[in-house]
Amino acid sequence: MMIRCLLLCTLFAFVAAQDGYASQNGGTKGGAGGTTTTVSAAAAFQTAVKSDTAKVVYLKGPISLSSQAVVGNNTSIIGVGTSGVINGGGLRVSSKSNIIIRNLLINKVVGNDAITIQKSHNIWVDHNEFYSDTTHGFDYYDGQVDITHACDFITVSYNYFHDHYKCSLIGHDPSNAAEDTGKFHITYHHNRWNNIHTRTPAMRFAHVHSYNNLFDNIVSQGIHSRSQAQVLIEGNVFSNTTEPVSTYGFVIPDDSPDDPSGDFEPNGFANFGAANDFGTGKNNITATGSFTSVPYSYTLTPLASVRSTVTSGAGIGKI
Ligand SMILES: *[C@@H]1O[C@H](CO)[C@@H](O)[C@H](O)[C@H]1NC(C)=O
Ligand SMILES: *[C@@H]1O[C@H](CO)[C@@H](O)[C@H](O)[C@H]1NC(C)=O
Ligand SMILES: *[C@@H]1O[C@H](CO)[C@@H](O)[C@H](O)[C@H]1NC(C)=O
Ligand SMILES: CC(=O)N[C@H]1CO[C@H](CO)[C@@H](O)[C@@H]1O
Repeated sequence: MMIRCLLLCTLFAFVAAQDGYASQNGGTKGGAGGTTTTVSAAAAFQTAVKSDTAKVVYLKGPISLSSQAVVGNNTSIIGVGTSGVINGGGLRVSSKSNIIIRNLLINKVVGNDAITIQKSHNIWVDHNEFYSDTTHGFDYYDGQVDITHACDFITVSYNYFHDHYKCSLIGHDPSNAAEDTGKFHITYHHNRWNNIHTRTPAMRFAHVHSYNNLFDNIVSQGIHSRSQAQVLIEGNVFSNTTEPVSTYGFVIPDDSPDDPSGDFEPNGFANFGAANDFGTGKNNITATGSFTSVPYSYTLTPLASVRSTVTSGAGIGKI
């Protein structure tokens, strides 16, 4: 029985990758077909995830890291049950491809992102939990999943992001158009956000498809499309969220601008597909864009079921 479940679950872990933008450009198989190891200690984890050869690394933690673990190509990192806990440190994916990160809980990464992804493509970040706290101000921790420098073909699904200031940034700088224009095709679906101040996500130059996500208590600003980014927003539920969507380029003082009173950068664009529930929030849409469809198929959860589906399905210990 155990062995059978293990086989089926392992199979599922590989097969289930094929949705959203991570399913494009050849797909995202992670370490499928490579070696399999289970690690329980920090040093062993850092060594196990590093090489570029195909591998599945199961984390039976908790572990504590003092710096980001560097992840190689063709890698699946999968937490075992609810034990895939990484305290501090986080993960770094730089100039890599074909990576799956599932069922981990990464918390309180001081001075860095929980996951940094740059110059990389075909990445699937699924069923993880991220939290820190909002008692240290907005630059004590950095982002939860930050995606910069011309990344592409990424899906962020069924994650639970909570208790954090600046959740996720796509595109590090408005002056980086030469590298980033036409990149950052990213899908966010069935993620849960709660008690976040900004950036769910904030994006520059991107094409982001955000569907069936649940946003509770987003204090200052939720989805922020700036520097010509395009976002397609559909079937999402927001509650107690001040500004669910903005395309106005102004970087608010609560979002770590260079100037403490805020920075101006070019506006972004937004399109609304299937109906969203914005609750009492007020959007600030300055321009409708041209991003109205995606190249993959997907099934929308009915709006009335989004809260229950996401609450029960997102986060660690659910796969
Ligand atoms: C790892 O993947 C990156 C991005 O696809 C590629 O540029 C690099 O050559 C790969 N490295 C190896 C050793 O295969
Ligand atoms: C709504 O969000 C604010 C923070 O913006 C929080 O202080 C308040 O408790 C929330 N209200 C409810 C009903 O959750
Ligand atoms: C919304 O965007 C406009 C620019 O079109 C700006 O003048 C205004 O201050 C914005 N409102 C808020 C509440 O940020
Ligand atoms: C060593 C190895 O397994 N490399 C593979 C990594 O994944 C890419 C894309 O799927 C393959 O082309 C490589 O052969």
